[in-house]
Amino acid sequence: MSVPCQQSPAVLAGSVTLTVLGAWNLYLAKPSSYGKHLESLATSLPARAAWFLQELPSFAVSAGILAQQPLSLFGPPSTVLLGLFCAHYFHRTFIYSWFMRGRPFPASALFKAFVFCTGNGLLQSYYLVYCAEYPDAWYMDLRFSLGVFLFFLGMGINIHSDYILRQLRKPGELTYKIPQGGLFTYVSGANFLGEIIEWIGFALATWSLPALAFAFFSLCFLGLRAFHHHRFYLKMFKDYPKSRKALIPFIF
Ligand code: NDX
Repeated sequence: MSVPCQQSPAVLAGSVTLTVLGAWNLYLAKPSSYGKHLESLATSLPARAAWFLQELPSFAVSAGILAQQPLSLFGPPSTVLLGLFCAHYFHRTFIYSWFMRGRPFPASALFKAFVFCTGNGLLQSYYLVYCAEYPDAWYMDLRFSLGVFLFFLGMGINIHSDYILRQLRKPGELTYKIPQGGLFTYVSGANFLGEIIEWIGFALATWSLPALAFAFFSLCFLGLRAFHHHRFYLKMFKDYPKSRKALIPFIF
């Protein structure tokens, strides 16, 4: 008897791995060592090159699988959903990386991030194209519409917030300043909040275990990072806005 693709060992193993990595990250309770929380500069690469290299596999894998699908603007839902994933990583790989003004990125974190992005890109793309089955009416389903809405809302918040961060520095500058405007008025991790909303939307629109696992990982990884960024700002800036929270406006 053949195992349905949705429950294939590879899909389950990938989803469980993402969930365990997210939980492990929370258990360690330490921010990953890059950017504000860099511990050592042993071997590092310029930030632009590092972000380009680490995010590229997620784009390359999803774009490669997408290119093998029949070409049509409104094809099956799985192709359209994979197109959203691919669009996110197109931006992160080619636009975000090109314009960013970050500190050098440690080679060891780059290697792990490269492996992570390859695995996650493969898992999401393989599942959507070879396993997911959507009814013809999926485009009319509330999960699809709400999920796609959240995906674009989150993406907008994420891109706008990363833009605000970038504008805090002149080219070549590496100092930290207090971000102002947009959702930074309410939270220290506005870019992370946007990204988390984006992947929750993606999980809803795809209604899939791998996307849910990635949303969970993003919530753990970026939520913890937002918490540590917030602590960093409170320590560094005596005039840091008192009403600003770490990740969720007015709450946390
Ligand atoms: N990349 C996701 N863990 C990560 C790379 C590192 O896309 O083994 C997760 C991703 C990976 C991580 C990835 C997965 C877990 C890894 C980790 C390395 C080790 C770790 C593999 C793949 C690991 C265990 C043990 C659990 C297995 O100088 P600078 O760099 O700080 O400058 C910053 C600047 N900036 C400011 N400038 C002036 N003044 C200020 N006050 C500033 N504050 C910040 O802005 C940067 O140039 C820029 C953004 O900085 P920051 O810190 O706000 O965001 P950052 O964390 O760099 O993320 C950048 C974007 C952001 O939009 C975020 O939402 C998205 O990428 N992202 C990031 C991480 C993961 C992820 C999305 C996701 O899970 N969806």
